Amino acid sequence: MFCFQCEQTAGGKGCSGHCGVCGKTAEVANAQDDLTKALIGLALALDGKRPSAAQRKLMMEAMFATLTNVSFDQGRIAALTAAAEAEAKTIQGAAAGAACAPSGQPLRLWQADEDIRSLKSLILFGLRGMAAYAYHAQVLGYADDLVSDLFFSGLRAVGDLQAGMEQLLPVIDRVGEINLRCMALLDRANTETYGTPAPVEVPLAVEPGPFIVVSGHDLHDLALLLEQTKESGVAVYTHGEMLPAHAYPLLRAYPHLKGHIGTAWQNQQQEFAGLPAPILFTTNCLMPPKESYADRVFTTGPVSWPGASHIDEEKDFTPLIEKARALGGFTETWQFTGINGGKTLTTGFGHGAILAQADAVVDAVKRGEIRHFFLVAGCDGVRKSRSYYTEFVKQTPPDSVVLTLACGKFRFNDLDLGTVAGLPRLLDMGQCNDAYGAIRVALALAEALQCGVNELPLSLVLSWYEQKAVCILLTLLHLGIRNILLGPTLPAFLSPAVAAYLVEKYQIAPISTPEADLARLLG
Ligand code: SF4
Ligand code: SF3
Repeated sequence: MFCFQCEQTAGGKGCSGHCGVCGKTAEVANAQDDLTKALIGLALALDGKRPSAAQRKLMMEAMFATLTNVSFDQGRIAALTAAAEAEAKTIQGAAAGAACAPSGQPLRLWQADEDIRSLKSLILFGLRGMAAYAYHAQVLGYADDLVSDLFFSGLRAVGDLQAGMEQLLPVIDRVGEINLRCMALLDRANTETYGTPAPVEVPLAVEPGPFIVVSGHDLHDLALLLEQTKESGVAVYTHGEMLPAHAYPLLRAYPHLKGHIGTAWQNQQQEFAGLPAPILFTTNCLMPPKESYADRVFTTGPVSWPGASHIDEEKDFTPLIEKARALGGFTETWQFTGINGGKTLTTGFGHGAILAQADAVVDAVKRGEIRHFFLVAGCDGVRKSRSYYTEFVKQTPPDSVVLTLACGKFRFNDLDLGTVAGLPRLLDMGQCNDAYGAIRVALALAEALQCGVNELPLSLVLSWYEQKAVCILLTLLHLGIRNILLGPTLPAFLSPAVAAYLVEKYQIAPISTPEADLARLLG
């Protein structure tokens, strides 16, 4: 196996041998490479022709299944590979797979020249991230052919053995451009289906009685579960990236959506160990379940773990509800606390809520009451140096606003930072896909203050872990946003030359220390 698609890759270089750091076995990693080869084969076989609706759906689900911490089930991955190969064969027997090594051999991409490999990795991993967002929009009935076309044209570029820097750089920019469109689509899907998010304080206390914990990003799964559990006596609590669900009026309307437990994904093995309730994983990030709770893990959609109960496309959650009843929940109220001891979390400051107060915010900036905005956003992970983000937020000056989104926020979202100009200083904008909302707020601020985005008193301090962060980063670069601070480490798949190119063109810099970075950003 060889895999270097996420931030925790072994030795900062690549996972190889029997197992990746995430728990993905060599068999699963190789099956994912075979799936990627089959998808490239399908894209090449289509040769620019329009894919069918079924081929678009297959492409999106299969790409999603190769994301970090989504599918650990070799059988499910092999079934997707067989489906992609069958599609390719029906289109054009011989050409399918011509540019890819046969099954069982390493993906040729990993053996290419290191700069080409780096550029193609940016395309491939960016597309994998975008597939997750496209999937969440699609289950709500929102699709965009320009988004799904890019999976095919992008994979054709990855499979093109002749492609050089001149061919690949525009594709990378295109992934950023189309991912913006994809995040906008998902934003529309979420808000038109469940209403515009509004600020809400979410309790971290679990009431007595049976309950279910829902993790991941898929609001549609949560809504279906809420519908199936209403008046059942089984309560529902969110976990991880599902926290922002509480801000959507039509989801909040369910009184048995009670609260939230847990922090970011990497703490799940401790957080789930003693929980008297089943857990539903709707997307990443799933870690190998510990024995202490393995029989309580349920997966759905592209997420899978061998042996865990999988809820199929019919979305009949009966087994999960029965499990919750059998476990019975806590007998007394159980108080979960955030990393800094907080007992509630506030979320729901999406672009709708923030832009509703745009005039007041712009006035406060003009009066000098708000000096600076920081977007401290992105994924969490196990690396110790990620404590940088907590320290950074703690040290931001009292006349600044901290916008946040995605799961990295659990390191500081229970801190009370007080208010500035009548606004809370810490504004949780939502899930990682709500990076789209942050972009909208930045563009609106720039317009109101009659300057470019790069001239705004705004700094982006980002953390990455998996491939959704890659597609968001490509979107920010496509928009010409400069001076992004990225941590905790730069991606292993950036070759020195490609990293130097990004630094020179966009002034991306690795995080250093909160003190030094703050001094520089405010200076
Ligand atoms: Fe390693 Fe990350 Fe790949 Fe898992 S997803 S095998 S941890 S690089
Ligand atoms: Fe987190 Fe996986 Fe990336 Fe959606 S849940 S931000 S890491």
